[in-house]
Amino acid sequence: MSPKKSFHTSNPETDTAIDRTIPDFPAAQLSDEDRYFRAHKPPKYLDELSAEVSEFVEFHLKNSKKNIVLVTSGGTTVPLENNTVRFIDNFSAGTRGATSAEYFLENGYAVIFLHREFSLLPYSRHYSHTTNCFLDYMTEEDNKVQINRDFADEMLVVLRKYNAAKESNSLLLIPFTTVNQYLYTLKTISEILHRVDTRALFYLAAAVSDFFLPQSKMPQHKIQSQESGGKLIIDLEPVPKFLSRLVDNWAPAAMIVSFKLETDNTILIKKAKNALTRYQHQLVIGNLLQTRKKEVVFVTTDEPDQWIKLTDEEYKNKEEIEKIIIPAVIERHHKWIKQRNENKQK
Ligand code: 9Z3
Repeated sequence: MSPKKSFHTSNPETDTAIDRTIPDFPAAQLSDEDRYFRAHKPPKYLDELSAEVSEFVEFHLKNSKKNIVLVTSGGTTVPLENNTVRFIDNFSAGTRGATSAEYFLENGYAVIFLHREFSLLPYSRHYSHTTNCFLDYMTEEDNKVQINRDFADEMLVVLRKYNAAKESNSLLLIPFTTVNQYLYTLKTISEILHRVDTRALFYLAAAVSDFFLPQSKMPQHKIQSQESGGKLIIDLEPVPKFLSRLVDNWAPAAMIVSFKLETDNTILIKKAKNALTRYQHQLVIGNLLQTRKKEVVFVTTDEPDQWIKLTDEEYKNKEEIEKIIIPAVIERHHKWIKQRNENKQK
């Protein structure tokens, strides 16, 4: 038995119980992000989606021991009506995300690909959304459909990689369309990836809208032009800065990489640094709309800015800059895992 304690915790301290000089304790403030999730309904399919992601993550935790990356890709929409006829869209074909996902898979990662539905997908991107129709990749020989010889060799390479990803259950495709679906899905997946601890990596390449129309202000039906005197004035709210929640609460042990897109090269680095200071995450990859396929810049708090560039020759030969970006990100993720594990042991 332990010695009798000389203090009790169940009795209030009477000398301060009626002390009116103690300042008021401010009521807990809801952050913009919490307010957002309280005021907006989750998509109906979220539980189903969550079960699918959990199953994928458990599979890899048990069987493959692969690191898991969440790649976000494509643009979000902002619906203007509940029964949506009109919406505001965000630029992005999903090239960065889909191409990056392929290089992550090649480098041994399991990939959750959170993408704008019908934007580019890993592997199929080589044959969809091109100026060719998919039928152009085929020919007819002896009353049978065959792959056009001009494309067959390249297609075999892509097919093998695609099958390898499928057979090892390493690629999970999860769609979104609206910014609300994106935010709820990101939160749900992040909370599941919490289980993966430091081996989870976030690679946020989706072009997420900065402004949205709250559900409370959204008309149910198609906006009528006669009712507003022919003009349409839209009053949008800022999308909450969910990155801070991701870093602090949803998946605090994961490494987080975000992209910063600008069109004015004089502000790119400054804006990337602002994002790092604001969210305290690990890496911002800056890119300009005009040159995004040729050059990007890695911005961190502890190293000089590092430009990754394709030469004109490489660019002409259709080399993909993601082939250089992904190994450089992975190298940083490995360091992150090592450092965090060493810190845990201290
Ligand atoms: C990017 O910067 C991507 O690299 C691109 C890729 C969208 C330019 P594509 O799909 O284009 O290959 O055609 N993504 C992040 C864009 C974004 O919205 N970033 C936010 C910001 O800049 C932070 S989450 O404020």
